[in-house]
Amino acid sequence: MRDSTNWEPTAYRTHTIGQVVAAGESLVGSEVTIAGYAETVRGRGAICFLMLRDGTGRIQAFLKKDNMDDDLFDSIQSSTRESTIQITGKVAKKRPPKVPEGDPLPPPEFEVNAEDGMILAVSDTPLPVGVTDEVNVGLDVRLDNRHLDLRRAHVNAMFQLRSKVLQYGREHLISEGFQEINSPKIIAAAAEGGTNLFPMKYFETDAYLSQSPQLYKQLAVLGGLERVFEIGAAFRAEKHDTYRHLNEFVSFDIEGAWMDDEDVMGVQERMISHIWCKISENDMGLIDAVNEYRESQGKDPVTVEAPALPFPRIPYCEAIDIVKQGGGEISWGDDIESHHCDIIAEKYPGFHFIPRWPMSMKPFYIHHKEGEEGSTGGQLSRGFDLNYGRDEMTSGGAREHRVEVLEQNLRDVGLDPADFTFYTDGFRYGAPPHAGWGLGVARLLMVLTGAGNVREVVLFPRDRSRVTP
Ligand code: AMO
Repeated sequence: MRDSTNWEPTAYRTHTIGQVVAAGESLVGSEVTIAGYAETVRGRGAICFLMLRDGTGRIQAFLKKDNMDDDLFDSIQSSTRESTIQITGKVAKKRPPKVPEGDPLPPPEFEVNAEDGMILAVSDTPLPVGVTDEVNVGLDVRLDNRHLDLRRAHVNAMFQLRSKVLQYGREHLISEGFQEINSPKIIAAAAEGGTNLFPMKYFETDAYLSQSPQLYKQLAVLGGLERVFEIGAAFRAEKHDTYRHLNEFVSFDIEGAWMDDEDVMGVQERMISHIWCKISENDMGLIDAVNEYRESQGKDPVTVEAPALPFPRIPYCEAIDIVKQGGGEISWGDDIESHHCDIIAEKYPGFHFIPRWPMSMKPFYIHHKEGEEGSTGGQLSRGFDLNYGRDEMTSGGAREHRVEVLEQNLRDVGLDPADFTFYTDGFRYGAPPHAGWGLGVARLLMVLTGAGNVREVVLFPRDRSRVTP
């Protein structure tokens, strides 16, 4: 439930339910107007107990037929669950429950003695997804009915946590001097290689949806903005159908001038540590809501402890050795896939960086790692990943800032520098060395909330088979 201490009254309510509950004794006898979803409606004859819930709390409204208009009483008494109802009445202290002699009295509870009200919208029955009671439906049914799924306490808590992750992440980057930018999402050339772009018609010309803010965040830094970040949508026309890939995802990106790969790994680990510290200081109620549900499903609770800094660094070559020693089949130059990551995670279960990937496996904008070679003589790069367990959270690296090398890198991956002049021109007038990363927000949320699928922590996911709701 959200903290609504500072919320102002609105056209529909004088108080949030959370405010009434928190005010306790001090509002007893005062008239309030509240509004919410009808969680349960009980009682027959001339009395009715209506449990109302809004996004900030729940409270019982007590309705007596002789206290209010007959028709209104009847309509509320026969209203369906999840209908929205407004109630006006005086706050009262509930009669304390009978407790065995010698036991401490529980804290007092409050209710609203209704005098007036209104049904704002009637809910259909039956509900396709249980809100307060657990109905076993699959993820697809839940996503088809996300508007209702979101009313479930633990789902609601996950999205509040998502908002907190973005808030604390922003807050940390701003404290390190990064400023927020917004790059275009309609673009003319691929940032991450040409194969997985969604084409679109842009008036008379062809265009694409942006895969990443990569080239634009670099141009912003080359232009003198020094340290930038962006939280925005990225689109990838990948045919993956996995628990961690979507075709639209939110990428949390930074780029900083006069920085290298090690510098931006530092920014990343400090930001994640800040997020984890803040959540454990302020938001454990949300984690409790998630854990209550996990417990009901027989799953281990999630814990939130600020990870120790620095995160371990396991250079690519060492990671390959760990996988081989652990019995995995892999050779230098191969991608490190999830089943390989499982082996590495046995030794490094938390967040860990994998720096110095082979240059051949990293995009054209990544800087070579001079003076170092892989075991088979292959060029290494200043590109890195951040992993947690079997999942990649982030990729990043130091960028190539010398325009001739950048153009050669483009040619090396079969791209034509002539298609990238909007980007390479940015390097022709003095370019600061720079570095950055892109973090998949939903992947980080999976770690924080224990969700087994990114779709759990994305409001309206877009995957191969889903473009609605
Ligand atoms: P990359 O392509 O590795 O790097 O993406 C960065 C991070 O974004 C997340 N991610 C995804 N999440 C869900 N569904 C997808 N299909 C998906 N693809 C990627 C991952 C990944 O680690 N420009 C670089 C970043 C940089 O160097 O600054 C880039 O986009 O968590």
